[in-house]
Amino acid sequence: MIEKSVVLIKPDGVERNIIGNIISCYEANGLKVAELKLMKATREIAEKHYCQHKGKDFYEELITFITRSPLCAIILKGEDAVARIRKINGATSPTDAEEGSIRHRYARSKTENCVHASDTVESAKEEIALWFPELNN
Ligand code: 3AN
Repeated sequence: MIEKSVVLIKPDGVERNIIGNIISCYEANGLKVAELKLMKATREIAEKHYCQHKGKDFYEELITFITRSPLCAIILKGEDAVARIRKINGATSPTDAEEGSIRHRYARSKTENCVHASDTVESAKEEIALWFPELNN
């Protein structure tokens, strides 16, 4: 099924000038960029995005990191996009991420792991509404 998913190239990826390298990984796998923008996440949007992690020991570090400088918010579209993008990204921690995955190649830590992607079709819809309210979805 053709799906949409939200990918965030996190501040570490933008700061390190690897936006192009990261997007190339998706495009090389047949995924299409449907929307793309550079923006600095406010604390409010970051807290909504990471609400399921509130109270965890890494939560404050995560919010500080994701809001520290601009990120690149993208909607990618393609066949089985949600699951395929998560495979392309690799596991959360660079030490667990599969060889060839974006996080294996570029992530530096569990927090500074370059990319976020929606984990289900349902959360993709919520994240599109959160990160791209101008689309009126
Ligand atoms: P993923 O992005 O791989 O789906 P989630 O949704 O479990 O991972 O976690 C969201 C983000 O929270 C991760 N991308 C990572 O940046 C951060 N995170 C998750 N677990 C930890 C942890 N144990 N220590 C530090 N940061 C973490």
